[in-house]
Amino acid sequence: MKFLDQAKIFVKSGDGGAGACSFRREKHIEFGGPDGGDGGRGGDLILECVANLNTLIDYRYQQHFKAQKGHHGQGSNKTGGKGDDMVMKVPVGTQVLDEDKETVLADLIQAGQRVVLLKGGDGGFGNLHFKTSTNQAPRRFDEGWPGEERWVWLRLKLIADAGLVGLPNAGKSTFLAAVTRARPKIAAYPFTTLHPNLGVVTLGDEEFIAADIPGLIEGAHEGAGIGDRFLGHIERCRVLLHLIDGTEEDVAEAYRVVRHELAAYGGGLDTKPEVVTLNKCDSLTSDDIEAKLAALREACGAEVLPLSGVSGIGLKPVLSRLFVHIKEAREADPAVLAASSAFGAGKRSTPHFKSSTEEDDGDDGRMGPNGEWIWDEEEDDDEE
Ligand SMILES: Nc1nc2c(ncn2[C@@H]2O[C@H](COP(=O)(O)OP(=O)(O)OP(=O)(O)O)[C@@H](O)[C@H]2O)c(=O)[nH]1
Ligand SMILES: [Mg+2]
Repeated sequence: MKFLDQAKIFVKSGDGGAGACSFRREKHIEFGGPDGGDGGRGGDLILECVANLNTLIDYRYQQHFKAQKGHHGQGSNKTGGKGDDMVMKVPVGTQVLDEDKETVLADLIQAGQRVVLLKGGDGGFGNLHFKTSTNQAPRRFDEGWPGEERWVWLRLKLIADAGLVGLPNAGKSTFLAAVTRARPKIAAYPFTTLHPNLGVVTLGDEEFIAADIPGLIEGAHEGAGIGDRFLGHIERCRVLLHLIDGTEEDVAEAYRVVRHELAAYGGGLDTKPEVVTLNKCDSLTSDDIEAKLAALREACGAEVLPLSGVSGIGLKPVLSRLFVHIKEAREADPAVLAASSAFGAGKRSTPHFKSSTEEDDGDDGRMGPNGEWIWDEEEDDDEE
């Protein structure tokens, strides 16, 4: 499915139906009087949030959406039927913006949520309505009221709990593929990922959603690379996972570049809780790992976790760390949407932890490809 996160569309609710002008005519009944019914209401234009979509691509091919007109009134005092509503299905996280692209008209964040964007016009009165003691045979009838119409922007801001950030090639997509059933494209060149990918991480009984976005480079906020256009998709995340390619010469600089872009984007991204990891530890020697972890620790002022998306080292500690922040945020503000419930059951599945020769069995990783140290904690009693 192609990914599209914004679309400009024309929406219109249905016009009301016209009232009727009619007189009762029956054998032996003279002066039967007016009996024109009212027109029906036009259909509403409704947006409905559904769980199993994550793109606005449908709105690329069709851009005009109109609800049906109300039916006209008829003789014998028959009121016209209501026009059919137009129901537009949009993914969770869709915002409706005015033509200026700033005013938010509606924000759909929960599956099943429905918003009446435009109301249908009322039907006009039939001539029966205008009958009075002094005007027993009115010929007046009203046209229906017109529906509303406007151009609006639909903008999708995906809803995820954890957002993956890093330079291109840092291994973000590899990580997503390792901890979820998502299958993003992975390759050894920058900008492999051109649009965000979501996956559901299952951790015991709990689950959360992770979002992988295209890599950031220096100057992204000015449009360099793919730019910061996709950062909007992690605006609603509760925690960011910052992956740093351990094979880079200067890991601290890599960290700073991405932080700078997050700050330049704004939207509160630089104040979100962050988990910093040194990725690709499988291709580093233990001395390298030590040195680079230390350099990163100094740059970010917090603990840095070693990780390898390819061999599965350190996945669980990282996930647990992410989940601590997610849980905290959920508890601190229960009104904040639980993203996984918003996402629905669409992509729910069992997790899939890759591991290399030895099992990274839940506690803390231990080995490297050549048997060197990676991640050891107190209760390591059987190896080395
Ligand atoms: N050795 C090693 N290589 C890795 C690891 N994770 C990713 N790679 C490799 O790094 C390259 C880039 O990986 P991706 O997952 O596509 O990186 P990305 O961050 O998603 O890159 P963009 O989408 O371009 O921003 C691929 O060749 C991966 O095989 C790892 O843990 N260890
Ligand atoms: Mg990628």
